[in-house]
Amino acid sequence: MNLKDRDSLIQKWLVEIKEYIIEQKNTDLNIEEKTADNDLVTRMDKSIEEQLVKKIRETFPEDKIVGEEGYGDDVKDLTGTVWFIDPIDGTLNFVMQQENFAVMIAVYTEGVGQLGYIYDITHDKLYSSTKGDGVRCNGQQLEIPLDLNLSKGLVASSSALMCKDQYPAVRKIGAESLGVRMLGSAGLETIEVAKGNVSAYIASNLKPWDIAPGLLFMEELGMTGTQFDNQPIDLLQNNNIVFATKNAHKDIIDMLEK
Ligand code: 2AM
Ligand code: CA
Ligand code: CA
Ligand code: CA
Repeated sequence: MNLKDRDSLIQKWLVEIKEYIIEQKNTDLNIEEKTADNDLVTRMDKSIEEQLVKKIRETFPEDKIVGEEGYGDDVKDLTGTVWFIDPIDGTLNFVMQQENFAVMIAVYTEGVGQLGYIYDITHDKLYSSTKGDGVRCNGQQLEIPLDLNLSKGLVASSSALMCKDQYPAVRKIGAESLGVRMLGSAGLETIEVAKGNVSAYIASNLKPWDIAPGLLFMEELGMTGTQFDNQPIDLLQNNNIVFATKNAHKDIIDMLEK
């Protein structure tokens, strides 16, 4: 199946998932703690991943799947076609706010991003990218953001980085910017970078499914995504990441290296 047909099919699946989430809105979420009281999983995280994995296996039996909730495969390399699924990015927001979460999918072939999706469900905004075609919101092309320096823009980060002492340079970077913004969803924070609302997103310990669609978005918009040490992002492990305009990225890497 060519990329355009895959894109149409995935968009159709995502609309079905959105309708499922809306239909299930007032039902019991079966909230469980994973590793801590702010690391949750609900019946919906599991069910959405299970549904997507089933559709992918039926349609693309050769492909490999990396998913957060364990319905995918134990993927050891990025050869062939690999799907990344985060069924609900921002589960804590989903539970506490009933908004500000996203369903995320990415498709990579031989380690190269082909398709990426970040679906802000409650605001019905589907951000998508097909390699070479930029980034779209509900089909409408996003403009390439201005290439701002760190000091001329806002920065998004996570409460883990801003409230703990592990990377004190990140707080200095925040202080150097015009201001820090936090949403609690790696996907929606990446969208803020893609729209030019913030000029960087800095986060620690992100998993491949948190990063995969956004990394393609950065490439498509002429922006940069790397690890804190400026090494390429590794989609087989956890990464500390900087997604940013080219200029802000340079400023941030300099400060992280100090
Ligand atoms: P999740 O909701 O899919 O688990 C919250 O700041 C963001 O970080 C969300 O995108 C969340 O994804 C992700 N996240 C959850 N647990 C994390 C952890 N231990 N380290 C880093 N990011 C995490
Ligand atoms: Ca989670
Ligand atoms: Ca996530
Ligand atoms: Ca998740």
